[in-house]
Amino acid sequence: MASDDIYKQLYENVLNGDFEQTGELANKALENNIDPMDAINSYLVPAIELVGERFGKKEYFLPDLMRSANAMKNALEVFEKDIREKGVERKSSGKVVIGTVKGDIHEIGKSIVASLLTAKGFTVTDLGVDVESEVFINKIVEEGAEILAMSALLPITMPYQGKVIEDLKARGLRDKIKIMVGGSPVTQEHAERIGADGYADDAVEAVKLAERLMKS
Ligand code: B12
Repeated sequence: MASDDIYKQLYENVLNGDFEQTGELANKALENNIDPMDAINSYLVPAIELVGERFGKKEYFLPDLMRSANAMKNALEVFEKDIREKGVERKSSGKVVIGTVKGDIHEIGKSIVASLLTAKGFTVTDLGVDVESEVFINKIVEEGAEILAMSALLPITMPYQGKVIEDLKARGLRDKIKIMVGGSPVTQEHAERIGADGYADDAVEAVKLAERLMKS
């Protein structure tokens, strides 16, 4: 299969929620020397965003959303493994604890950020989704983490990022860690309002931000 056909098929599988073949297709893409970051950013992400739009317009329903998310995840698992392996490196660029906040189970964007940070040499502990403040804080202490990265995809879960920061303050730990926040509804203003150290719009920018935060 030619590279263009693979790209097209990946896009359509995510859009149509055909999740059975996407892992295999992602492996084919790698065999064809397709750049996994390009496949993610130029095909998988636009497809899942269109799915979100259709869901917003009630053209798609929750089962469609779930099938598409699974299609995306199956391809991502293959690509992310490749990204992490190629990034196997040198000494750690810094220790990061990452997770999606309590009440929120969106994991795709958070996982892309985690993989790219790993590929760029950060040591990343990914706590997954629906993460309680106490779990973030205990892990930060246990790992001696330098950066906390919190994702939120829902306007109703965004304030929880602020709660974690308040809890860190209450434990006297706020000054010991840099905090970055993200997720599609998150903005620079929100980051400032809750007292985070930075916000980034996508995974590539998130890595640049983490590098800046390590220097500051
Ligand atoms: C896939 C999806 C799901 C899947 C998630 C599966 C999974 N395993 O992750 C499922 C089906 C479970 C789901 C459930 C729900 N969803 Co949903 N979902 C989406 C969808 C279509 C895509 C999200 C996604 O993965 N995007 C692709 C990734 C790559 O983008 P991203 O997450 O934004 O991440 C990038 C950046 O934001 C950034 N980033 C992300 N995290 C971080 C962290 C840091 C620190 C930094 C620096 C950067 C960063 O980098 C990432 C990579 O570039 C969005 C639509 C959308 N456009 O966002 C709706 C959407 C977010 N969902 C929505 C809704 C309503 C729901 C539900 C409430 C539906 C329901 N009725 O049950 C539930 C909520 C469940 C819960 N409690 O969390 C709404 C939210 C709207 C709102 N105002 O509340 C959206 C916007 C759809 C819509 N148009 O209505 N969903």
